[in-house]
Amino acid sequence: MNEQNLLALEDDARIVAAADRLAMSRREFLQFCTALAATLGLPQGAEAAVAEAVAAKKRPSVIWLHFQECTGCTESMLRAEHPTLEKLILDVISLDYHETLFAAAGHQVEAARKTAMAENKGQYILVVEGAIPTKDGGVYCKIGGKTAIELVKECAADAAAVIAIGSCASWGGMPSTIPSIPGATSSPTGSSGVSQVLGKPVVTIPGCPPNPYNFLSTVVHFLTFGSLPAVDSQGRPKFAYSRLIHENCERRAHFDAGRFAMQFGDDGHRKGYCLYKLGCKGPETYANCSVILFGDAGAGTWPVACGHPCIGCTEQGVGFQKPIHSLAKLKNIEPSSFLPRIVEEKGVGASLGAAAVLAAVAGAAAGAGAMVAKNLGLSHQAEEMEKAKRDGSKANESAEV
Ligand code: FSX
Ligand code: SF4
Ligand code: F3S
Repeated sequence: MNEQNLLALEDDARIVAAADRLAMSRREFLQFCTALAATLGLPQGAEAAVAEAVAAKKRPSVIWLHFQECTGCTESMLRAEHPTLEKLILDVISLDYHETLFAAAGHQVEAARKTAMAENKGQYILVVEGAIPTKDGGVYCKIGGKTAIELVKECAADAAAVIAIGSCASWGGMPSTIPSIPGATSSPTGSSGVSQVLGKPVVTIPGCPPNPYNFLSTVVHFLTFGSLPAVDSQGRPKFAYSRLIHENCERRAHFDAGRFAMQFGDDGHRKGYCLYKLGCKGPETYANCSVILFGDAGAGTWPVACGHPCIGCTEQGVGFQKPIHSLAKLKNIEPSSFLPRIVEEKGVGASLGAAAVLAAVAGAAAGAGAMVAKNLGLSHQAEEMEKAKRDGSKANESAEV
């Protein structure tokens, strides 16, 4: 936003009222809207429309259902550390039904849901948190005498938009994992995602828990343009889920230089090396955690920055499915152009990551990339075997002594 537009907007009565409401300065409010517009990937100038939409206080009615989950989605939304994020969320939506946050219970809340649905017919946003059990007629989750299947169908019928928040609602998430007991082929309760149950695509904001900023940006898009943002084939907003974590990871330069933590607490781990060999699923997980960070509490606040490999919680088929320590599939080996390079140490030899980069630089296309990915896996196995051999011969040596 240029300075002149900014000054004009700062004097707009609606902006003044919104900033006061949120206990922000007018400049802070506009900066926040500019950041939202940038997150949404909107062209320059769109921040004014975003600011006006947020300030207009249209407040769409939101019916928020809870099924099989841990309530982490709601918790992460309310525990946002940015001084205003949770206030903004609650300011831009009118949360008319939310079991966890309602002080009332029983028939009173059921009545509140029905009233909100009737008064906002065709205009409310339905947010679903948690997976939906589908086995045995859905008897494993009932609220007010209705199964989750009945409730979600009833509430979706007159909704203007349906948002599945969290991985559970997106595709089944954690409750959909298959227990490691002999003969088990599905989750005990048949946990499914919202779109599976409704039989139509819905917007999904996966993550366990998801980033509240992605939810807010999605709602703000709806407020600004009257439509939900563009989504990928799994219903995930493209503004948040079109890049692999690995593409923008702060440890990426270590991957490219072949520097890996091999064990939790080892020298490489303490030095902040890449967590690929500890099972980091960043190379096959699409999400913006590494860019907007997590918990909105400043630097170092997302799993990889904290020293734990990404488990791929936003990615169906990866999070809660693949073993945490198994190696990730490398989908894109192009090095990030945003992050500084780490100068490889001389004499360390051709590292696995460096080999991948060399292949990429040499013009390796998708097919070759897959080969490199395969080779990386093989190299990893070879390295492990070598290590085992070394350890074995050391053990023999000490046995001989
Ligand atoms: Fe929990 Fe939400 Fe995970 Fe699921 O987030 S944080 S189990 S995605 O539905 O409450
Ligand atoms: Fe970051 Fe994980 Fe990729 Fe390493 S493998 S660069 S830790 S995302
Ligand atoms: Fe989940 Fe990985 Fe982000 S575990 S929170 S997708 S870093």
